[in-house]
Amino acid sequence: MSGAGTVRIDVLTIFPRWFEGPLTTSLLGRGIAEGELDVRVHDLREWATDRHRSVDAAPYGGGAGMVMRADVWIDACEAVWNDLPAGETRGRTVAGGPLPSDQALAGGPRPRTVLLTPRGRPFTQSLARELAAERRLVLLCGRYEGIDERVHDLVATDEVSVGDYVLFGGEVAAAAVIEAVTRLIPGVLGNDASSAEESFSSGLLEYPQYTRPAEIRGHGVPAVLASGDHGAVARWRRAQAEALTARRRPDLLARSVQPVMTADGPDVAGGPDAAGGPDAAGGEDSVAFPDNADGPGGAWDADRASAQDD
Ligand code: 6GU
Repeated sequence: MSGAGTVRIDVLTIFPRWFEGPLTTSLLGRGIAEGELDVRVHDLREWATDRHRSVDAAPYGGGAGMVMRADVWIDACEAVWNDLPAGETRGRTVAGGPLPSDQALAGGPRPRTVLLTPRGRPFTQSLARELAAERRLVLLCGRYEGIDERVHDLVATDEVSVGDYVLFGGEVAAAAVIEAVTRLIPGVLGNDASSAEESFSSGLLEYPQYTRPAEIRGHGVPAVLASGDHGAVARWRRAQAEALTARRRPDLLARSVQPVMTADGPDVAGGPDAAGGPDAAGGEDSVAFPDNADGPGGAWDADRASAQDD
């Protein structure tokens, strides 16, 4: 059960300063400053063992580019999982001693440890909801050139991608995950975004919104919005949302269903996420994506099968 002040997110990156902006700005910055959220950014190089503090090496088998070293990632994750200072895991071999997390490698209990990588499970609102239920998250920012496969095998419980395009590294993706997840945690950041969001779980893009002034350079506001007829406004908005979704994201429309009231509020079922489609405009809460839009699903379940939370 998550609540204010109880959610901790650890980020491992070779660019810790990259996070200074996102974590000190806006709602996220305020939530962290006020202690509603515990986000800790760690420099992966703290766990490097040579004097150059290198975290990568040439690939076995040859080829261009460098590969991030599994030993450094393993030491770093063990320290973070167990709340140990860097020095206590740095340079230790996995077989070298009885750290409580040794059994965590290759499938034992550990916090949800998400490796951001373009080959991961597509990040969706549904996965954000899933991660928001965790008390701890560990986010691993890889560099795109490559990571030793043993990090995928031994350390990560999840692999997540934020879209079908390639970034230099996982930092932008991690920031997206942090923002999407934290705004869903009840009581954190002073919002109740999860319930606000649920109420819009129609699977439709948001309807157009207007505010003052009533006219800008000859462009007015749809008359119905000033009619005072709440029923007519609601019907207009629903029709607009459906038309916009049909035009821009027919993949969402295909699986959108009418909200069904349950004891907990609206509940929406949906099919698998489709990738791609043109850019969708829309505000945050009112763009609603169906539950289970991306799972539980086939290939991604297999990767989660050995992972447990502690
Ligand atoms: Cl998570 N990482 C990188 N490097 N590129 C990406 C991505 C992640 N998701 C989409 N593209």
